[in-house]
Amino acid sequence: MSDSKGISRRGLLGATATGAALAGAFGSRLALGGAGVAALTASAAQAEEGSFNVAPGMLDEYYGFWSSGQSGEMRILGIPSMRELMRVPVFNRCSATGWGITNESIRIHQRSMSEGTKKLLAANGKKVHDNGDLHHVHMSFTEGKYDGRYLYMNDKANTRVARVRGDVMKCDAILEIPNAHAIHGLRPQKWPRSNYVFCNGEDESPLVNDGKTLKDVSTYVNIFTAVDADKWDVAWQVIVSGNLDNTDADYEGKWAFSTSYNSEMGMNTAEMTAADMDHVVVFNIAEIEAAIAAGQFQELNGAKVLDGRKEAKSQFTRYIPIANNPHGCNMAPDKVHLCIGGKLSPTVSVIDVTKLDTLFNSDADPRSVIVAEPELGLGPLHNAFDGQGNVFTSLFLDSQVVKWNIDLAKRLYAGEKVDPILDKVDVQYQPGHLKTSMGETLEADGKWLVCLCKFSKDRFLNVGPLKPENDQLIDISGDKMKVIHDGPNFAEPHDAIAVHASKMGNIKSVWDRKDIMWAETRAQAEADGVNLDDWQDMVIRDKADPTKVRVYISSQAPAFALEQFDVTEGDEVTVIVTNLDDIDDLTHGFTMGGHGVAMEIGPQATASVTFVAANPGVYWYYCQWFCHALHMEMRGRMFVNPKV
Ligand code: CUK
Ligand code: CUA
Ligand code: CA
Repeated sequence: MSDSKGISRRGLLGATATGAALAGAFGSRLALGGAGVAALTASAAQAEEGSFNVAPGMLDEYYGFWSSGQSGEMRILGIPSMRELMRVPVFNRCSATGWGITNESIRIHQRSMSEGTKKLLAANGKKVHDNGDLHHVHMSFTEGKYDGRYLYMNDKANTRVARVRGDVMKCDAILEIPNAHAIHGLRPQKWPRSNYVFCNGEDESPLVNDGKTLKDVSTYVNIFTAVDADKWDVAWQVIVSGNLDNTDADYEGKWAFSTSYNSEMGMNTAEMTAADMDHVVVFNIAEIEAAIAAGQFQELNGAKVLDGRKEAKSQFTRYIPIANNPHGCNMAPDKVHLCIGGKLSPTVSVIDVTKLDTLFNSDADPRSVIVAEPELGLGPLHNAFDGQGNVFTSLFLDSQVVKWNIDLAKRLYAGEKVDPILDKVDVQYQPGHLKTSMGETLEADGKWLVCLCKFSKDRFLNVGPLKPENDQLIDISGDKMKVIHDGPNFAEPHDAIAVHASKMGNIKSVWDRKDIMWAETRAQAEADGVNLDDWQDMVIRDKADPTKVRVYISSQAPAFALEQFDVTEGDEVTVIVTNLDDIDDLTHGFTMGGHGVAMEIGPQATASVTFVAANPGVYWYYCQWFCHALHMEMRGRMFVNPKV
């Protein structure tokens, strides 16, 4: 790549924080010749190069936000380079950042839990779970477009949902959802904004799961939950017939939809696949909100619950029969067509959401809203869109992606002799989700498709019996799809979204000293007479409980304000570190040797960690985040004096 192209790309992205940062690093080269080529965009440069290759120092055009399945974290990749940029711990523990170890993260877990959940957790004798199974990451919307505020995600393993702040890329709220079991599908409302995050309970369980009915399956239900996206608490829940798999919402704010593969309420594979037809549940948001406002709910574990089961004959839900065990649920950016992956059926069912009112206002056949059902190949799972009327569907069993056209599929369904399939391409191997650039928004741009394959088999060097997954990048800008990159990835990227970098202009590089993340630490510091914003080196013994010691330490490269402090054997020690460096990418760390604790302290951040100084002796603490030529010297001693 020539210098001039590179400079122009940086110029385009210069509006974003990362772009500005990079422009700074290459400032002298920019100054040498930036002006004349400013009109060439990153994507134009990309097309000229004809590849995914993003040269050293160049920035990607899209942020990819990835789930990580049983790893429990969110990941950020660049698209099209597929370079991994960051890992954001959410439901997992992180040795590097201290996530799950520091006071800040644990307080966040507790603060965001509903009352009912707190009691539930106390009853289990547990504060937080140590694992998570994060399948779906989605961004907050304003009027059908990404707004960069938040990312929302699920934990199937422990029935939780979490939120990551778009400005600092840290989790700020986790909610354990009561009554439901195994939150799987998750999607934010698209219109008028993401007031709700819709969450599917996948596992059938007794409505009140208190051990009174264990094997009486007739007491089992599944629950659909709307989480209030601002308060991060349950807004309402609806009991449904059958279980719930994937979900999506429309572009008018009227509906939410969920697939169900177990309408049979079976307890094993044979029973779950027994019926020819399962269904999609349609939730009528206005009817549900009206009933909640009118107080027509029962309260269970602190949540407002409505009955939307078939036999309740409510106006909350309708059930549209779909062939055997459907899976993916994807709303097209044309605002009209909802695409349902058939999984065991080789078809995708297309529902016209403008016809849904008739299902609530009349006795119309629920299947009358289906306007196409093309046969596409074996194992259709998920659908993605290019914004030009075409759909890309993953075929799990065929190990292919199929590109097809909605209009042609509708004409075929109406009896015309046309073939809706435009192209098929082999992927390696067994694709699950697939995502187009901006494809789940009104700004779908049809440039890139990322296909998240479940197996890589022989595509990479053998690393033992456990192999990476393979995320493949496909160029969809032309008529024919082109697989152009293999991206190995650790367990297990279920889902991803591709967000244009221009949507992420509010990502910070340095923390705000007043950030709410450490508001409680700040209040404690004030009570202790410590100014967290100043250079501080204070050791304070709690007046009420003298076995508690708080150690306030400022840090500025390459030194901690305190190079030593004394505690007594058995003390509960809380170390509060404030990073007073105000410089891009100048992160410090704090690791206390021999005590199992470490944490990240970003520029201008405060973080704290609590541990028991159980054994007398000298313990060195050190900065574990490389920060300076004298980073190794950034350390000090804790003296644990024997108890007398
Ligand atoms: S599910 Cu993973 S391939 Cu959890 Cu989104 Cu379909
Ligand atoms: Cu501070 Cu390394
Ligand atoms: Ca079934």
